[in-house]
Amino acid sequence: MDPRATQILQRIEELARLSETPGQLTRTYGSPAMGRANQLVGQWLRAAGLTPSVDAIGNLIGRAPVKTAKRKTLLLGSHLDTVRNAGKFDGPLGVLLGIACVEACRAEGRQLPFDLAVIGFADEEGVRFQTTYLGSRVVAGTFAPKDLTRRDAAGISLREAVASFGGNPGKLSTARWPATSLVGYLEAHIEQGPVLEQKDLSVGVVTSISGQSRLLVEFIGRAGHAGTTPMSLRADALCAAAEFILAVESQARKKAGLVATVGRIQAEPGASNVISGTATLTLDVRHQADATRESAVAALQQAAHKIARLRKMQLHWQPVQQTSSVHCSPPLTRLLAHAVRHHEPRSVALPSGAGHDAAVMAGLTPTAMLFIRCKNGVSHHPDESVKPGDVAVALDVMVDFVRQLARQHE
Ligand code: HGY
Ligand code: MN
Ligand code: MN
Repeated sequence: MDPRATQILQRIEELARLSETPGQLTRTYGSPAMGRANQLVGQWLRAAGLTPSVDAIGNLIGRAPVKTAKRKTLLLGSHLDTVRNAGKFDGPLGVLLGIACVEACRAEGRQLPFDLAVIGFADEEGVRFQTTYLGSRVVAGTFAPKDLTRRDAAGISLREAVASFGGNPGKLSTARWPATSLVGYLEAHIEQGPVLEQKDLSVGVVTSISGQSRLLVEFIGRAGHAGTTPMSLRADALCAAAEFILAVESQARKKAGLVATVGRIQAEPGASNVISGTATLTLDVRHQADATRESAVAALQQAAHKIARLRKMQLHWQPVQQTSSVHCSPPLTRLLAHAVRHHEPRSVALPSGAGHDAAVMAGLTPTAMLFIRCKNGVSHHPDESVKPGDVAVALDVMVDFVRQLARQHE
């Protein structure tokens, strides 16, 4: 087995032990586990000859030790945060492949016309504050300061969380990278889907990244005694939510490529002998075409209003975050496909249904994404896994990509 892939997989295991929840991998923004992950990966950045630092939002960055002002940087990386009860590879694999790519380029002794840097974004999943891409939006200069007022389930504001994570909520602009400082961004990531496995390929090139609508939907009924309230007199918020969730599923089934998910629901007061007075749920709607996604959200808003009206309830419909579909840089993507063809029988191009920091970075600098086959396409689940041979192919492709890009900049 390729020793470089072996080291990456050993590091994946070590990193996966840094969790805020015993017995599962959960590492959310600003948690002590994220702090320990930054420390551990910081050691690996240093071993690769990079100088680690943490920026004002908590992104971990490994830069070339000697920074000459005029040299631009090719940024490699992905995110270090995870979903709840996550797999080990979603995010960390891209950071570790970035580090291994820097080590491999250094070992070649080739003088590159640009610096290489590696970033581990602090929050791509948005689990704690329900807004995705906190880290990459600060880097790209698209962070919305109003998001600092968002509160987590414990009522802690993002502003407080940034400060207690050692960041500086008042100085997030200092973490912005000027577009002129970059030649591009390359993210390697597990596919989180079945295509590469079906085609029996180790890697594939990403063409576009699907847009997302994330919302909070609250049905406001009336709490009551489960034993004495006749069915005809109830305003059961949880029943309204249940009806809406099935409407979400049937709406998404109507359109090819449309996906809609209610991932979390909270019923209050949440006692077995009390009719739910309120039910709050998260809604995640995606499609490669923004217009299709937006009309699906509008149709679901109408459905929610109708359910609330017929059940004599109120509805609180709160958009949390909208991100448009994004195309990767065609020139960089062609270069990446060319590198893939040196290591694979053919290079396939595929869209990403999952969101990635690359979607944000594409607004700052030319961006390319490399997908790596993952077993049964499973992700956001402890069964997430990759083959060592595919990790080795991905690394070779990334090094090839750097070589080709260097030739273009010489
Ligand atoms: O939700 C997503 O698509 C990504 O995993 N954050
Ligand atoms: Mn990811
Ligand atoms: Mn993810």
